[in-house]
This record gives sequence, structure tokens and C-alpha cells, in this order.
Amino acid sequence: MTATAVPALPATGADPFSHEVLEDPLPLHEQLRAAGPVVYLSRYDTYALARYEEVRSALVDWQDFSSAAGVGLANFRHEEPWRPPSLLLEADPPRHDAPRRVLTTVLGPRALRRLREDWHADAEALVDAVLAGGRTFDAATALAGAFPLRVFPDAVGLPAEGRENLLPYGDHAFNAFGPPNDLVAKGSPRVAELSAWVASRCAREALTDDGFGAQIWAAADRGDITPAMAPLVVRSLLTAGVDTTVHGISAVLYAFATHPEQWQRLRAEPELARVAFDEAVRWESPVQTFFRTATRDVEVGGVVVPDGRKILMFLAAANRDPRRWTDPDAFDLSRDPSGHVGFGFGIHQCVGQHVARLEAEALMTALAARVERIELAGPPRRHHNNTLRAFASIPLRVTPA
Ligand code: OVM
Repeated sequence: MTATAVPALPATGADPFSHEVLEDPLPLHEQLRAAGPVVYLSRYDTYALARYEEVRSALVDWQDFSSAAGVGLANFRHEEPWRPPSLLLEADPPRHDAPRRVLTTVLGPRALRRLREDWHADAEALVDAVLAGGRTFDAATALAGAFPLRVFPDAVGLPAEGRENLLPYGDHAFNAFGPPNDLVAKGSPRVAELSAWVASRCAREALTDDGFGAQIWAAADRGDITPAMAPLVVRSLLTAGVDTTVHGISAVLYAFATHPEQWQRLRAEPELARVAFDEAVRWESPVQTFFRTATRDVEVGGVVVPDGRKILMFLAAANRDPRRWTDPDAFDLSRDPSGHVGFGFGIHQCVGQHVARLEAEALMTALAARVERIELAGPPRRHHNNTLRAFASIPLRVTPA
């Protein structure tokens, strides 16, 4: 009799969505990477990938690791989604492709050129106003929370009324990818009201005629997408475009507040603002995880993930995998962070990443020109979300230049 060596599937009972892990996910990430290329999460009866190579390969392999059953824990093959699925995020080719092409153009580098000057001026005005208020302030609210809301809804073409709904709506959408825990319950009372507001803002008549929203409707007029698709594509902007950039900007501010030598480097070479943002996205991974669903029995690292099963992709763990990154826990402007999976990878890679980079670049350039030193003025406080790594508060003390 011959025995075929079948690698054992390591398992853990850890809860990636518990408050303890959300407060500090790094120990779990280390544990998952060490356990093996695939780890069974017994608490949710799902599988986890936490090493860079496996995460990146699975993200590229959209055929075997599908998004159409939802990229949260809920499996749309068996459960009703909390809202109609996103045409981009929660779809596979070919359905995914036409809406994706539209947003690739609407949010592409060419389209952003006309916003660049305005956004840099807006960033300068915001930083001046914050500095005029004193040397200590909460960077999570005064800068990270304020700047995207100052520029992005205008660029979409959203009227002013109700904009305060954007962050709570996005926060719930990102919680809803996780299990139905207390974070989801906390958002539930407002879901109907917030969803109705968002849906009402996606109509052509609700949008100005010169923003991203109008350009999506123009794509429908050209036949690039159907008119029925247009409001859902606008909804993707309103869902994915606010909380992500707020927490991404918080990440880069926190990184510099805790790495004074890197701040001096940025001060000397402000053209590093862009790479600094990508390094912060790698280091902090504002979007921590997404699920995929196996479309057949898929082999990963000698282990079979059965057809129909959910697999949790730990973007954050991959972004600090020592198999891929030298000194992964260091926030370092000397490194080339390209290849990080903080924006995902493959066909679903963040279509708004150029918008995010422009926002961060504008804000960090304005800050670097005006501030000699930044440091924490007190302990930062985390904001817990099932998907996002976020801050409620980053007390900063700055020394004006
Ligand atoms: C969407 C979307 C895309 C990316 C992330 C996301 C809530 C949503 O198309 O609605 O998170």
C-alpha cells in the first residue's frame, strides 16, 4: 500500500472580526502566515490566505476565486445581499467589464488632470485653516476626515445636502462584508434611510452636469453601459470612494507622526508624497480583507478548497509578508512599495486609486510645505470596522515651518 502525502490543513479558531483582533490585527496575521499557505477558520467554516504569493495569485485568478457570490462572508448563492450587488465589486467577467471600463475612463489619470490644480489649492486652504486653529488638533477628523469630503463629493457632482450620510453609509457597507456581528447590528437601524438617500443621489437629475456622476450617465447615453446600470455605477463611487480615502489619509498621517525621520525625508523631497501614500497603504492596509468564493475544488499549496467555499484574502497580512518584503514592518520611503495588494490586484484592483493618490498627494504636499515637525500629542484611538483599518482619533502636535 502506498500512502500519498496530503498536507494537513492548519486550522485556527481565531475570530478576525473580534474587537481584540480589530484593535491589533498584526499578531493574527503573523500566526496565519506561519501556519501555512491556506488556513481553515473554524469559527466561520471558511479558508484564509495570508501569504503574499498566495493572496496575489488568488486575486489574479478570478475564474477560480469568484467575486460574483459576494466578496463578504455572506454567500449570495445561498443568502440575500443587504443591497443589490455592486456591478463591479460583486461581479465576474463578462458582466463586470463594461461598468469597469466606464469607471476606468471616468476616474483615470487623464480625467483627473483637470482636478489637480483645484485639489492642491483646496488642500493648501484646509491645512492653512487647521494650522490657524493652533498647533494641536485631531488629524483623523480635521485633515483625513475633512479633505476627501471637501473635494470628492464635488467631483462626483453631489449636491451639498445629506453629505454627512456618506461616511456612515460606507462604514456600514464595509462592515457588511464581515459576519453579522455587533458592528453590523450597530449600523442596521440606519440602513434603510441611508440606502434610500444614496439611491436618490444616483439619479441623473440629482447630479450636476459636470462631475463623475454625469460622465457615468453620458456613458449610458453612448451605450457603453445600459441606463439601468448607471445608478449602480454611481453608487459604487459613493460607497467605495469616501471611507477608504479618509482612512488611507489617516494611515499616512499616522505613519509620519510615528516616523519623524521619514517626515524630514518628505520635507526635503516633497515629490515623495505619492510613494509615501502607497507605502502607507502597504504598511497599514486601510482595506484589510476581502472574500472570494471557490468556483470548483481549487488546490492551493497542496490543499483543496472545495467548490462553493468562501476564502478570506488577508491583504494586510500579504502586505507585511517577510517572504516578499524586506523589513516589512518598517514604514520606509526608500522602499519601492509597488506590488502591494492594498488596492487589491488583478481585474478588481481599485479603480479609484488615482483619485485616492491625488487626494493624498495634495494634502501631504501642502502639509510638508507648512510643517517642520509632526508628532503624536496623545494616544491615537482606533475605529473598528469589519473590513477597514481605521482611526477615530489621531491627536497631533505640529511645529509650523
Ligand atoms: C462598490 C464597492 C467597490 C469597492 C469597495 C466597496 C464597500 C464597494 O462597487 O460598491 O466597499
